[in-house]
Amino acid sequence: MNIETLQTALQDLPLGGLRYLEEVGSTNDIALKWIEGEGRDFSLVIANSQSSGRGRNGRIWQTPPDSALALSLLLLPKSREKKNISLFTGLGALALVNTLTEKYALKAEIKWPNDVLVNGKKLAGILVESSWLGEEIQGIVLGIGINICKEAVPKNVDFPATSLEDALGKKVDRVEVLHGMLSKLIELRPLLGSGEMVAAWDANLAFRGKQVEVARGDGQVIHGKILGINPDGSLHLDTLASLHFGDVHLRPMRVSYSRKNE
Ligand code: BT5
Repeated sequence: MNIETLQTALQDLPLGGLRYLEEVGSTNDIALKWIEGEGRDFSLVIANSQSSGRGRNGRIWQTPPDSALALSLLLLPKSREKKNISLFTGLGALALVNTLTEKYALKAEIKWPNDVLVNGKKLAGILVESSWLGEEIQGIVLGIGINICKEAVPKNVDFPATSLEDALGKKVDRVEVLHGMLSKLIELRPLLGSGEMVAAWDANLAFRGKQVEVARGDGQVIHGKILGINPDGSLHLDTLASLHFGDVHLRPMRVSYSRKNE
């Protein structure tokens, strides 16, 4: 992957701009700075490797060289999108799930709120961050990490991980996956916040009907059965609470995972 390959492969897509980095701390940082520097809507930052890729709540996202997709899309929300910012995570996950089904006949599921699972293992993670000027949102960064080759799969993680190569039993071209995913995002973006989008997210939800343990950021643990996704993108459990983005992890009960990064 290099800037020329990317420019050629993505030339049919309406990108606002394109930056490729051989190695970077985090592509989300570059995209957040780009918002301040007046980056245009649907600009893409992509790196061959990240030295300090991040997940939610200070967790680490590993992106070794030559084996994964690490990208951040800069989105300048239109006024109707501003009230649905929290749904961009689901939109990103859905775009990947649809790409995997349509291009690779691969069934994937969304582990609420931000993971894409294949065969019950984590293939990809999404991190949405935003830049504010006072009360006004300036822009959103949709960060997506996808394990393409088996070398991308980390060993010491708190949830089983996989790659597209592992799932398909053959090598896959990173740029082809990228193109599919960006095209899907363009197609799905007008549906942000619609009943159609939430229904599609809901239809691909992992652990539906299962008893789960949700650990909130404040340390409180909630148990409940997953009923689905609410219209605002929060998780509908058969408890009194609905859980909103940002502060929870979700684990099926009666399965123990080590929690190294928590
Ligand atoms: C996420 O966080 O899954 C969001 C990951 C977002 C990564 C993208 S890459 C491009 C952009 N730039 C960035 O700096 N970030 C975004 P979370 O749900 O908190 O999951 C993090 C956990 O996933 C870690 O604690 C590990 O256990 C596990 N993990 C780390 N790297 C992984 C990998 N490559 N594959 C599978 N699991 C991984």
